[in-house]
Amino acid sequence: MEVIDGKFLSAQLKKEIEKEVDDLKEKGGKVPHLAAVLVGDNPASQSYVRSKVKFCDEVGFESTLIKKDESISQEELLDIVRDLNEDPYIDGYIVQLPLPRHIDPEVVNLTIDPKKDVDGFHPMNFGRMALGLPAYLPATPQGILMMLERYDIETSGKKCVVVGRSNIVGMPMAILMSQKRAFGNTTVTVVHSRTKNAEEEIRQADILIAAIGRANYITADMVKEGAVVIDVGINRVEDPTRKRGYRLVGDVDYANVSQKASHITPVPGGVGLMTVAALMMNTLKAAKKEIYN
Ligand code: L34
Repeated sequence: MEVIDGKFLSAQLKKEIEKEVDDLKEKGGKVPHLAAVLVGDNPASQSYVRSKVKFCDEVGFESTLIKKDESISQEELLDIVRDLNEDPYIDGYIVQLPLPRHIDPEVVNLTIDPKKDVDGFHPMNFGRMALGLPAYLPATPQGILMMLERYDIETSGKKCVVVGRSNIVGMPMAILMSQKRAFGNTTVTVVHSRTKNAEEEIRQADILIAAIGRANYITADMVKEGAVVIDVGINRVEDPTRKRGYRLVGDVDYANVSQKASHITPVPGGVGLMTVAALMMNTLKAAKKEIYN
C-alpha cells in the first residue's frame, strides 16, 4: 500500500508555483493577486482561508482577505463581489463557503465574473469544464486529478465510483473522470442517498472517491482489494485527548481500508492540501490569462 502524500505534493507544487512567480516578475509581468471573502466566524472556514493566504505569501502572490460579519446582507456581499470584478489588481477571488443562511450562494456565484472565478464554481466554468473547453476547474477535483497524475495511477478503462453528488466535488469529479483526458477515461458510477445497493456499487470501484461528509463511512468490507481510495471528507470528531478538543477524520475508515487499498489519501494531509494548491494554480492561470484573455 502506498500513501498518496498531499503534504509532499503540496510542497512540490508550492516550489513550482514559486518558480513561475519568479519568472513572471523577471519578465516584468504582474504578480498574481488572489482575494478571499470570508463571511462569519466558522472555525473551519477561518482555518482554510488562513492556509490559502499563507500559501500566497509563500509563493510570492499578493493576497487580500476581506472579512465580514455574518450579519452582512446579501446586497452588501454582492457589492463586494462586484467591486472585486472591477478591481484591475485582483486576478482571481473566492467567496469561502458555507455562507450564512440568509445569503443565497447561487446568487453570489452568478455575480462572480467567470474570468476571476478561480474556484471554478460559476456555471460558465462548470459548463466549459463539462464540455472539455478551457476552464478553471474546481479546486478539489483538480487537486485529486493532480494526485492521480503525480502518483502515475493508471485510470484508463478502470471503474471509478464517486460517492456524493455535490456541485463542488462529486458532480464535477464524476464528469472529469469520465472525460477523455490524461488520468480520466474511467467508467463512472455516482453513488448517492437514493442508490440501491450502494455498498455493492462501491465494492466495484478500482478508483473510489469518497465525498460524503460522514466520518468513517467507507469501511473495509466496502472496498475492493487493490483499489485506489481518495478520501475527500474532513470531519471534526470530538476528542478530549487532543488540545483542540477534536480530531479530523475522513469519510474513509483509514486504519482498516488502508490494509486493502493499493493507494490511499490520508486525512489530514491529503485532498484538503491539494484543494489549496489547485486554487493557487488557478490564480496563476488567471494572472497569466491562460483560460480567458
Ligand atoms: N469557495 N469554499 C470555497 N472554495 C473552496 O475551495 C472551499 N473549500 C471547501 C470548503 N469551502 C470552500 C476549501 O477550501 C473545503 N476546503 C478546504 C481547504 C483546505 C483544507 C481543507 C478543506 C485543508 O487545508 N485541510 C487540511 C487540514 C486543515 C485543518 O487542520 O483543519 C488537511 O490536511 O486536510
